[in-house]
Parts: sequence; C-alpha cells; structure tokens
Amino acid sequence: MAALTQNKAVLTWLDEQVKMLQPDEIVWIDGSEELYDKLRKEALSTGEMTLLNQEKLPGCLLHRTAPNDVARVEDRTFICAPTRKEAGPTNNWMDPKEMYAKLKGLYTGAMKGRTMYVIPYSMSVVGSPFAKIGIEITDSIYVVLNMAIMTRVGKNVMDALGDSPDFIKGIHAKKDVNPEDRYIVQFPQDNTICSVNSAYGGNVLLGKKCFALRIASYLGRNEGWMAEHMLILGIENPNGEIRYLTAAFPSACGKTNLAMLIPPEGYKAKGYKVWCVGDDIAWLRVGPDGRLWAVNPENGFFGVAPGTNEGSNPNALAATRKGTIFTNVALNLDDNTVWWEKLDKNPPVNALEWKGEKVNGPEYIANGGKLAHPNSRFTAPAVNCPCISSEFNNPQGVPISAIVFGGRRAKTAPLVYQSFDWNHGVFVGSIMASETTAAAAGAVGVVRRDPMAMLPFCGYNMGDYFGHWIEMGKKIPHQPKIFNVNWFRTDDEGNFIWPGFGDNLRVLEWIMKRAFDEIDAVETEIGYMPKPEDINIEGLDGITLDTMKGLLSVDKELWKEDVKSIKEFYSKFDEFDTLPAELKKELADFEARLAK
Ligand code: OXD
Ligand code: MN
Repeated sequence: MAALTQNKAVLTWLDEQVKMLQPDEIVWIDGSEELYDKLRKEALSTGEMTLLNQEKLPGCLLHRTAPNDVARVEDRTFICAPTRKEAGPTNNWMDPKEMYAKLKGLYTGAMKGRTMYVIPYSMSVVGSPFAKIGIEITDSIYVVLNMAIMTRVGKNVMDALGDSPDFIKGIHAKKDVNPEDRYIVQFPQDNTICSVNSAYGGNVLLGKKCFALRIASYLGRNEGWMAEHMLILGIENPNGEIRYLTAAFPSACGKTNLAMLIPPEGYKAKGYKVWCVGDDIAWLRVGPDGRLWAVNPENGFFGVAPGTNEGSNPNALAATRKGTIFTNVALNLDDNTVWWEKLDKNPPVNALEWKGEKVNGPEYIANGGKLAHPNSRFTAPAVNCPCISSEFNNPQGVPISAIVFGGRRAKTAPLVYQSFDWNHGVFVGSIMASETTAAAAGAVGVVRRDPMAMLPFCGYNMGDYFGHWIEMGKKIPHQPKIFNVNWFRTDDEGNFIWPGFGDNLRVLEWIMKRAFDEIDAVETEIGYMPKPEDINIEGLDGITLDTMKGLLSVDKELWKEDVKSIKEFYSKFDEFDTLPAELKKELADFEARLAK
C-alpha cells in the first residue's frame, strides 16, 4: 500500500522498523470508514472481536484480552532517560542502550506472518496550537480501532505534519502477550515509545498515558506548557456564563463521574448545567490573554465499565450506546448485549463471563465470581456524550479559572479548602494522597502519595516536575486558583458523610465563587475554607449545618501526623536533591502554622 506521506524522517524511521519487525504486509490507516469497516470484518472473522446487538448497540464490538493482560503494568513501565537522575526516584529506569538492545531482541521478526498497521494520529484537534502528532505502528486491529476512537487519525494528520521530523514514534508488537517479557517504555529524549507483549488499552493505545502524559509532560517542561492527569469541565450558571476548571484525582476517586456530573434537582431548576471537555488528560498553555487555557488531547473516553450505571453516570452510559468497543465485560447471550457489575440488578442468566466461559450470571456472582473484569473498559467516542462541551473541538481550548486536587481521605482532609497562593497550591498538589480502603487487599488506611495524580505518568524526575509547576506559576499572569477536595470523609461507623456524585456541584459552586472573588473565606492552618453556611445544602437529605461544620473541620493533630508522612515521601527526592526549595519552605511554613 502506498505510504500516506513523502516525509523523509517518517519513511526512514518506518524502513528501519520494517527491517526489524519483518511484517508480511503494511497498511496505512487513512481514517476512511471503508478501511475501518474492512478491519472490523477481519477482526470479526478471526474472533478477535464479537459483533454486539446492532439494534441496541449499533457499531459496538466486544473484545477479550488474555487473562494475564488486563491492566497497566507499572512495574514493567520504564522511563529510559539518559541517566537515572533524569527519570527520578519514582520511575523505573534502565540505561537506554541496554533497553533498546533488549527491545530489539523482542521486536526482531515479531511481525512475521502478520500485518503492520501504520496509524498517523493527532493528540488534540489537527491544526490546534496545542496539537502534537504521533505515528503508532502496531500488529493489532484492536489497537487500530481503539486509536480511531481515542485520537484523531488519518491522512490529514500526515498532511499537517508535512515534511517536519517532529512526531512521536510509537511501536507496538503484541507478540504472545508474555507477561515476563512485557515492556512499556518511554524514551523522552528520543520522542519514542515502545510497547511489547501486551494488548491491554493502557499499555498499547500509545497516544494516551505513554504520549499524552509521560512524553508530553517532558515536552511540556522543555517547551513551557503542562500535560496533566486532569479532567476538564465547564459549569454554566443560570446567566449562561460558563466557567471552567480542571481536576486531578488518583484512580478510583470518580474522575469520569465528576467530569460528566448531573446537577442536583434544585440547580437544574435554576438553569445550571455541567459540560464535559475531558475526563482524563489536560494539556495546558498560557494564552495571549495571560490566562491558562486547556484542551483535552483525546477524542474519546477509555472508561472503567463496572460501577457505571443510570444513577452514577448516565452520561457515560449514554456515550457507550453506539460506536463503542467494550473490553473484558460480560456478554449476555440472550440478546447479545453487554453487562458489568452494578450496571443494573439483573445479571444475565445466560452469560459469557469476561474470559469467555459460559456461566449462569446470578449463580456465578453468588459464588463470588465477577462477570466483568473489575478493570473492564469501554472505548467510547467523546461526541456520543450528551454533556460534551461545545468547546470540545475548539483548537484554542477553554480558559481555566480553578485547578482542583483531590484524594480519598477518611479523616484528615476536609471537604474543600483553597490554597493561599500558587506555590502553596503546588504544595497541596504534591502531597495528594489516598488511603487504601477495605475493598482492596492489604492494610486499611495506608496513605499512598500520588502527587497531582501523576505518580505513574510523569515522564521525568518528579522533583523537577514540581519545579516546573513552580516555574509555570511565574509565567501565568492570571493564575487559576488552586483547591483541594475530599468527597470521602467518613463518620465513626466508616460511612461516607458527603453524598458525592451530582451534589459535588455544591462544592464546585463555592470553588468558582472563590476563583472569581465573589465570596469570603475563613483562613485556617491548611488554607482558606468555606464558612459552613456558604456551601448550599438546600434539598440535601440528612445534611445539616452541623454536618457541614464536621466536614469542614481541621484536626491539627491529624495534620501533624500527616506532616511526618509528607516528610517521608519528600525524602525520596533527597537522592538527587530535586525537591524545589519553594516546596521545602511550604512544608516548613505549614509545620509552623500547625505548631502555633
Ligand atoms: C486510566 C488510569 O486508565 O488512570 O485512566 O489508569
Ligand atoms: Mn487516568
């Protein structure tokens, strides 16, 4: 097949890969429906994909990965910068030469007897000042069809690249999905990503975590912008004015749910609306007006299926009703539709569980089985989402007024607080943490630090990443205000106090009022906090002013304990001495405030 470009850098790179991978055939993905159709048919004929009920789920397909290949593999993910210091204390590192040699061994002849697909894709709208181009080569139709949903793919991307050598190189070979030889490797200095022996989304859709976070965070540092693990949403008030925020949460804190929030009844009646710009990744740049502007570089949602339902996230559910690829969910054999835990109360009796074994759903669940894998996913086009923002495809992005960090803390963190200023906000982001819950194996209440939710996704030394945040603050004349939220405070019986979900808008409303200097706050040791009566609790069952006082209380003794754990976490950065002086000062100041 003719190449879609004459670009010398692209063709030379491809030639080298073809020599190494030795595919039987090469297919360029031009973005045409004809080609996708042909590939879908091929995947259906080989059993790689299953066609779902085309009346109920038009254009939807099901795929099962190997049971040993169902999630991102952080222990096999490497940042191969020239030195260990550049990768930093929180990333796995190997000498690039050694890693390239290892990968060459794994890749040589890996596509013999197979077809190599060449996918030109753009992260962000083609032609946007934010956009970056990647080329992923892969031997998996599943990857091609997922990339077609998650990114902007096609010939126009190569046309936009022209003869520039400025593209991110991605190589994926499925091989035999051997977990012992599975590697997800970023070479930030070479704009190169290598993935081998996996076929699970997070490891093989190279535009997402590998490029849009790991490589992009490194590029952002060099080029003066930011790549963050953040949702982006807009809140429309009754006057029709829309204010935007970004928010970073560790996994299992409801990021996709918050991004697609449905306002509580009272707010809906007044005319409030929430618009989703993105659910996972934000690229942020200083605009000509001195504000921080954000785009979602992706074009779809790669969301966790279990737990998604009409109550928790009707917008996400609606997004999955057409043109979606499901991975590792259960199949209802009676009507050829999909099912996952908590979708509804009717697990299919006549089912294939996620590995493809025929089971009686209710019995299987009663015996402790899971019909869908807990990390089963939907890959859904963003345009399907009923609350997708009208600015989703705006090449300039949206102006950001607030940055929200959050974690899952049973006692320490209050419902919401605001940082005193930018540097204090960076400190607040750097100490982000979640406590393990009883749902996960291991000890309950163990604090895991996940700064800015970027621990697995920072493409360079995380101490330098904190430094970049500090530097960015100096470059943004009109900085967004920085906040922290915690939806997960519990009472003495361990029950969540705050209702969460749509009611989180009540907290976001306060955040936006603060961001626009429309409301006073109380100064505390940890930051500015709402007066308990300033969070609107109208129409909330069982939440009183006293409840709000509890949710907004600051227990200095707990924070003193937390300071010990922050120090322990910060000491990781002693090895290369990369923790910015500004954060050391923030910690010292915080300790002094607590000691008063
Ligand atoms: C994701 C993740 O899949 O953060 O988005 O793991
Ligand atoms: Mn994520």
